[in-house]
Parts: sequence; structure tokens; C-alpha cells
Amino acid sequence: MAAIQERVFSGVQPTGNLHLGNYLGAIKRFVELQARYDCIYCVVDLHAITVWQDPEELTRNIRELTAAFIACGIDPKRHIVFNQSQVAEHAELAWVFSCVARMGWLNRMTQFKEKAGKDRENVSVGLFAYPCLMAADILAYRATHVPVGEDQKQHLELTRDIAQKFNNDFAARIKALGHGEAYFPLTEPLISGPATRVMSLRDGTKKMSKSDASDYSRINLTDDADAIAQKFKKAKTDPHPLPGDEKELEQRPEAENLVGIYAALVDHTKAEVLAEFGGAQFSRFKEALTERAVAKLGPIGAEMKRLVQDTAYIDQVLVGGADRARKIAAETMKAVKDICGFVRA
Ligand code: AQP
Repeated sequence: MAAIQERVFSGVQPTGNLHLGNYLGAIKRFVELQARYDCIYCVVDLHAITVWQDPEELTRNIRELTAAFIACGIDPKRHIVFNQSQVAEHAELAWVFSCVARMGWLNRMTQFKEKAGKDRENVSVGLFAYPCLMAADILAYRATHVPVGEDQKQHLELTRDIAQKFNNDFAARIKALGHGEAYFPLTEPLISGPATRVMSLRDGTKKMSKSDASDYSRINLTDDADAIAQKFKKAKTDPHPLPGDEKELEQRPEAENLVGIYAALVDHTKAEVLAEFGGAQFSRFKEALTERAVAKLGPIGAEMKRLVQDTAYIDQVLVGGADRARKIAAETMKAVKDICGFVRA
């Protein structure tokens, strides 16, 4: 049986309003990892429908996110880019994992608690079971590394728990079928850098999020230079100049957020940014930040707008990527069926 090879997998939901947090926390890292790993990047449309999606808007958002991946620098020829619903093995493996995961594990997921809020009885079963599908996304490719933002850390820990329990429950069978000691790898989360949790521009204690009602809370990847300038200008800050020392950012969430964004945009540490801007007023820092953000996002937004017009090209990328992804996922699913004891063709 094939040994587990190093492989990167990650996904983003096509739920519109792609923002700077998605870019700095995830997509920018996806791009960087291409040089070192075989990468699979997925438009996770099955995750998107855990909350209601207008079908026409969903189609547009799937294509727009694919365009964003490519515009940010993901190469769909060297790596795999596809949308999840085209590879049925994700949903199939998710069912097996729903039978491996325990209710108690899922009950502890903070994202579910936050998203369900007081309306727990009325949210979809899919929203609750979401982490099982996420584990299936990753493990269908036996991915060893998953770049994500800080908010996904708990789901990745659950993915490891599911892999571990599957490996333990079926240990004898896995060995007998020649897979060695473990079939699934214990996937490593890749969460590092100065922008693993980009915060809202209106409230430094809240995550920058697609679903925030205020467009001023986030910088969208498709915002033009004027919108970016306006949003940073209005971004909440405190009355003090920037400190020279990183420790002094601790009680200043808005300042820390803007410094982290700047650092991630220019590939510096927060300490290096403060060495340059310590003592500066926010007005000067925000101008420099706007300049950096426009320089980075301007070309991405323009390329996204160009690519989404070419739906034939985008759809061809997704179909081609899905064909390549399915080959890998189908091998995994065959092995899983044998391990579980299902009879198959
Ligand atoms: N604010 C953020 N800072 C850093 N990373 C972030 N990510 C999301 N928000 C931030 C990372 O982006 C990747 C894709 O996220 P997703 O689309 O799958 O789901 P999400 O986390 O639900 O995105 P949002 O924007 O927060 O949507 P809503 O408003 O629906 O909750 C992931 O790697 C995520 O960590």
C-alpha cells in the first residue's frame, strides 16, 4: 500500500465578501506553500449550504472564489483547485466519520455555539456535523498539512481525534490489509505569522468576518483604492501614538490588529513594523497601511474581476481539478470501505 506522502489541503467557503482576513490568514499562505508541497485547494460549497444560500448567488460565489484563488497566485495546473460538490467522496467519507466522531466532541465546538447562538433548535443538522465533513475533506487526501486561520484550530484538533479513533478502532484490520500501523495521518495545522486572526476594523475584539452586517468592518478583496482608504480612515483606533514595543500592544486590540495587518502585507514581524512606526500617530500609519493594502489588493481585485467574466475558463479549472482530486479520494474511499468491511465492486 502507498505510504502517506506529504500533502497540503485547505478550503474556503464560497459565501461571498472574501476579505483581507481570508487572504492574510489563509489564501496568502496557500500561495506560499505551493513551492514546497503538492497542494489541493477546495471551494467548499457543501459547507456553504450549512446555512441558507441563494442558488444563483452560490453559483456566482463559487466562480468568484475560484477566480480569487487564481488571482492571488494559486496555480491550478501544478496544483489542484476544485469545488467540493464535484467529488462525492467528501460526503461519503463524512458519513463514515459521523459514525466515528462522538456527540460530546461536536458539542464542544465553539464555532457551532457561536453560529447557532440561541437558535440551536432551528439550525441545520449540517451546521452541527460540519466538522465531520471538514475532517473528510482533509483525510480524503490523507493530507498532512492544513493552512488555516486561528478560528479553525479546534476543528483541526477534531480532525486529528477522528483520524486517531479510526486508526485505533480498526487497527487490526488496517494492519492486516497492509496499511501499516495507521491509515490516516494526524494532520498538522499550519497557523503562524502576524495575521492568523485578523479582527474587525470596527471592533478589535471581533474577528473580521464575511457575515458582519457592516461593510466597514472588513476590507473586501474586490474593494477599490478609494474604498480601502475610506475603511482604514474610519477604522477604530485609540488616542495614543503607536508604541515602539510589541508588549505595549497587548491592551490595545485595534492598534495590534492594524500593526498585524501591515506586518502580514509586507512580510515583516510586528516588532519590525513598530521599529519603523513607533511614536507615529495613527493618521500617518493608516496612510502607509492604505498604500500597502492598495498595492497588494489592487492587482488581485482587478484580476478577479477579469477572470469571473470568463466562466468557461473557471468552470474548466473546476472540472479538471475535480477529476484529479476524485482519483485520489476514490483510492482513499476504496481503502476505507475495505477497512470497514463493506462489500464493493
Ligand atoms: N478574520 C480572519 N483572520 C484570519 N483568517 C481568517 N479566516 C477567516 N476569517 C479570518 C480563514 O479563512 C479561511 C476560510 O474561511 P471560511 O470561508 O472557510 O470560513 P469562515 O472562517 O467562516 O469565514 P468568515 O469570514 O469568518 O465567515 P463567517 O462570517 O460566515 O463566519 C479559513 O482558513 C479561516 O480560518
